[in-house]
Amino acid sequence: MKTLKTQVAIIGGGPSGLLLGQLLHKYGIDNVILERVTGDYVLGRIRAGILEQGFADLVREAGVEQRMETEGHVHEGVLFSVNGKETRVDLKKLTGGDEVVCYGQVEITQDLMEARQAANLPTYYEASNVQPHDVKSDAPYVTFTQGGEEYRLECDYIAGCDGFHGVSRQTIPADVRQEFERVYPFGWLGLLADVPPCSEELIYAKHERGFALASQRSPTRSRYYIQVPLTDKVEDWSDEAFWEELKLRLPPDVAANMQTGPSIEKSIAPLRSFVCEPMQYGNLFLVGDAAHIVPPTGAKGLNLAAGDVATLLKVLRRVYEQGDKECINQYSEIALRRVWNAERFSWWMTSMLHEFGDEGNDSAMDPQMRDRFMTSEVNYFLSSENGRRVIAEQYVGLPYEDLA
Ligand code: FAS
Ligand code: PHB
Repeated sequence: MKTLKTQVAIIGGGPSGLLLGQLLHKYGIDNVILERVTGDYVLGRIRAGILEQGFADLVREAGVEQRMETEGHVHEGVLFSVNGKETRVDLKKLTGGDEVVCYGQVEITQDLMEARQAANLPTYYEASNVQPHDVKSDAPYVTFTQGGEEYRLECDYIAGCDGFHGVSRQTIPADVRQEFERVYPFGWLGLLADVPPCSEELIYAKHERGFALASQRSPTRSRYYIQVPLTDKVEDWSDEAFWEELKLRLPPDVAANMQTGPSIEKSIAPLRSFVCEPMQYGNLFLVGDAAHIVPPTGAKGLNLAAGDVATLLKVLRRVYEQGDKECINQYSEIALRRVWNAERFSWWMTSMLHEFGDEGNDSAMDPQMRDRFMTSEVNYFLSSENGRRVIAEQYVGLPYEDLA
């Protein structure tokens, strides 16, 4: 077995692991990333598209902002359509200047990968049998196999950035972990196509036929979603059927001018709310999807991962720059405050904008009565400036919290 040493072992080379690795490197904290698959496989996952103000600032702090600044699109507002009636939420005006950046997760992951490679930082792709050990001791380590070689990576801390199906969360004993989960009775069928977006800004559409979202990746590439039953399979949906259904759910004037074309990616994602408490166990920290999952209705998944990275970076900088090891015990409490706020916002947006049919959120309530409550709720929040401010503040992302 080959022994390696570092200060922070990062399990997972997705956006969480890469962003954390780049920021730690900037502040002189050594780190190694262990990633189960190849870099190309990581880049093949089509996921998020909206970066909160805080995430964009972290990317700038990491010194990886060049392409985001030139190819990303700042959005000052977001549109909501309720059965075809549009309302604009002016993010910039209602938050005193905050905006969001429309820039795909694939792009930001690629930028971080290239920066890591350029800095020649150690990254082990196709690492298998990755296993944290002695995380409660002062000498934790991670074992793994790569290229037929067995490794022992000795470190001070382990960042579990290995997503929902990773090994890190399972390292916290079941009698210590408390998991909360809500699985929604529908999924999102997403389609990526090289056609110009149908709208300058994103459109979240509530419609009696089901939810739809018009998003984008660039002036020539669009990303669309429609709510589908969990029983649907992607092969049930031809491109033509997708476009036809999408048009029925978006505002008529938007649908009438929409450009359609062949899909370059089409997939169905299930929706769930999930949180693991605590997000830390000894010298192991859970980051991003390893600790929490949100329904993408609030554009929070990737952004929550960035929030965790921001907090863990503060903790590790204080440990190494000031020798304050006690501060690691602040991580979980601070991270979870932001997580639960984003979980609630994402659940609220999902509950307001989707059709639940007989699977209403609250089984004690007649589903039609529930639907009338939710339609009234979304119309109220959109009809008042205070209500739109409540949406805007959370959509752009609340400020990151400092350590005590
Ligand atoms: P990731 O899952 O991205 O990365 C974890 C990495 O760890 C992976 O590369 C994996 O290969 C690796 N790994 C796993 N187990 C390992 C092990 N044992 N050893 C080593 N490596 C291991 N968020 C939004 O904001 N908006 C969206 O529209 C949106 N859409 C989504 C659609 C889908 C289908 C999914 C699954 C998620 C979506 N998300 C969305 C959320 C998504 O963007 C995540 O929040 C984001 O990828 C989180 O990044 P990570 O925490 O790095 O986790
Ligand atoms: C996307 O562009 O993929 C996207 C944007 C906003 C969301 C969800 C997904 O809320």
